[in-house]
Amino acid sequence: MNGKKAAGIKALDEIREGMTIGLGTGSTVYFFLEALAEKVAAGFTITGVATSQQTIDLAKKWKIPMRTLNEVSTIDVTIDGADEFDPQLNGIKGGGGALLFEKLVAKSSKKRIWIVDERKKVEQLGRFPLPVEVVPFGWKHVESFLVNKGYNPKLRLTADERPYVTDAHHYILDLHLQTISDPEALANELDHLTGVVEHGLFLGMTEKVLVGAPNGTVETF
Ligand code: ABF
Repeated sequence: MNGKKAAGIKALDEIREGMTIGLGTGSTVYFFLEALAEKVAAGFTITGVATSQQTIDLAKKWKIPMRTLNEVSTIDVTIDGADEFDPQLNGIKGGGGALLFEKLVAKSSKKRIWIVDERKKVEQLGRFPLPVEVVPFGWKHVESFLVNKGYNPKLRLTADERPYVTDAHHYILDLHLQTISDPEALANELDHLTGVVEHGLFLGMTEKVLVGAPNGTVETF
């Protein structure tokens, strides 16, 4: 078993009958959804709220009952992936391009749990390029500002070299920073940069991280 699958299955322990569950995005969440679908097929009643079209499609395929974020008043627990997390349980998310909807769902959740494999655990954030979601209008000017700050932005492209477009019809500039010494300061700066819709710094936005190892064991942080 790989670490992602072990963490995905372990996350089922957090789920109770009747819950409204935020369903994240990514290959680790895929394993959680697969295991959740088996429980639903056996009669377990839950309601899912997706964070991406990819997750909506999987939920439809596996017949997991779904509602939109606007249709629910609150979410009991959200199970999502992450690209990096540090000892303070701060993280970088958005490698899968769903950071805006993931952060909206996370902010509406009573409890958030990240499921990852061991490679995501770091001492300091920043080795993974930080996704910054921007409106297409004037994105080159936002890019220039970020270049001048020394943040080394790169426009995310599709396989055929066109700008990657998020489910919310925005572009993503990935910041190749290597290390982020003050995540709070950088998050605050990006939160106030006109043209930036959202960024992948998820600070204080999870209560638990399940880290799966290749031998199938799962460590909890
Ligand atoms: C999603 O999970 C994203 O925020 C993050 O980029 C991704 C990690 O994907 P994977 O589980 O495939 O490594 O929540």
